[in-house]
Amino acid sequence: MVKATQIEVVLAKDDQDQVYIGPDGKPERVDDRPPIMNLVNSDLTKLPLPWKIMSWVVKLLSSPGTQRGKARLVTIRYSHYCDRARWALNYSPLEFTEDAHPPGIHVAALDSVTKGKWSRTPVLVLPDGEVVTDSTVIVQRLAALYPDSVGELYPQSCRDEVLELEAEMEIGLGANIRQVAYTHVLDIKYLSTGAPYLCKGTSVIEAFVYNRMKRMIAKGMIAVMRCRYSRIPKSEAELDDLFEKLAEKLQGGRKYLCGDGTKFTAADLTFASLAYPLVLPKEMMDAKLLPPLEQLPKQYATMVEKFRKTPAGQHALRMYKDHRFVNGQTQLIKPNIYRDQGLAKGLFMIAMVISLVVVQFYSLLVAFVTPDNNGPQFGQDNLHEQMPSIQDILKQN
Ligand SMILES: N[C@@H](CCC(=O)N[C@@H](CS)C(=O)NCC(=O)O)C(=O)O
Repeated sequence: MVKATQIEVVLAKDDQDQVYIGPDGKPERVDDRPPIMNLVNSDLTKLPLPWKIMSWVVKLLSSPGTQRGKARLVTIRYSHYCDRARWALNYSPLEFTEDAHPPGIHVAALDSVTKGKWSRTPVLVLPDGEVVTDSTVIVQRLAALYPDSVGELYPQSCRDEVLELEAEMEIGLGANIRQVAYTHVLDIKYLSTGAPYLCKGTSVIEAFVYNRMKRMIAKGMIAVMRCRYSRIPKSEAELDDLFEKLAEKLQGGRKYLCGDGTKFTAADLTFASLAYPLVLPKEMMDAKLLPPLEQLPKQYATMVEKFRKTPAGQHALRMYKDHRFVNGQTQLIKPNIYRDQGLAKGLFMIAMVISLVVVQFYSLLVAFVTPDNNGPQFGQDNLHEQMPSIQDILKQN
C-alpha cells in the first residue's frame, strides 16, 4: 500500500528525477518550484481565436449587467483572493455588483475588462471606469478612496507591519493554499463532484460550458498553478511555519495580529480570507462555495481539521464570525446573473453554443495536427523550462 505523502527516489529517465507516489499509487515527477504564479500574468492579447470569440460574447452580454454608479467585481466566486477583495468592498460604502465566472471561462470576461492585460481574479471596475487588478492593490486602493472605512484597516501606528504581513501572506499563504486546494479539487477523480461548487453563482450557460470543457480547463489550471501532489508536503510545511508565526503574534490574549493587538487591520482581513479554504468558516460554507468537509478528498479534509485547531486557524474563524459581515450585511452578495434573463439569455445561449462548437472544433484540429502527447500533465513538463503561458497550454490542448 503506497502512502500519499511518500517520496521515493528512483532512477528515472535522467537518473536525477525524484518520483513522488501520489494517492492511488499514481507516479509524478517531483517539481520543487514554489507555486508563485501570482507574480506572472498571462498575456490575454495572444489568446487563440475561439477564446477571443468567447470573450467578445461575454463582453457583449456583460455590459447590461454593469449597474450605473456601482462598482463591478469580476470574480471566480469561491476564490480566496476574491473574498479578500469582496470583504474590503463590504467594509467600504461603495455599492458593487459581483460578476462571477467559472474558472477558465473567467479568462473571457477578464480579456474584455482588462483589454487582455490581466488574467487573474479579482478585478475591480470602479464606477468611473478605473480598472484595479490584484486583491492587494484592490484593498489598498479602496483604503485610499475611503479613508474613514477601509483606510482604518491600515492604522498609522502599525501601517508598515500590516503592509509587510500582507505581502508575506500573498504567497506564503494565498498561493500555498491555492496549490493544495486545486491539486485536490482539480484531480480528475474529483472534477465532477467539485464542478457544481466551482460554478456556484455563475450563469447557467457558463456553468454548462464549464461542465463540457472541465477536463481541458483543469489540465490548463494544473499546469499554470503548478498543482502537484508532490508539492503538498512543502506547501503544508510553509503553512505550518506561517500559522506558527501568526500564533506568536496572538500570544498573551492579543485579539488581532498587528500593533498593540487591539485593532482589526487589513492583516487580519487578509489572513482570514486567504486562509478560508483551509479552515472553512461557516460564513463561507453557508454560501456553498466549496464542498463541505465530509465531501472533500480525505487528505484535504485532514489538513482542514488540523489547521482549524491551531491558534491562527481559530483566529481566522473568529475574524469571519466577528468581522466578515458589516454594514448590516448577513451573507455574501448574490452575483449579478442577468445573463440568465430574457433576451440576453437567448442571445447568450446561442452565442455560447457557437463559441463552444468553435472551441471544440479547434481542440480537435489541434489534437489532430500535433504529435500525440498527454498535454502538460504531472511529470511530463521540463523542470528547467519557464512555466508555460496560457497560450502554450491552450495550444497543447
Ligand atoms: N495576486 C493575485 C492572485 C489572484 C489569483 O491567483 N487568482 C486566481 C483565483 S484563486 C485566478 O484567477 N486563477 C485563475 C488563473 O490563474 O487563470 C491577487 O491577489 O489577486
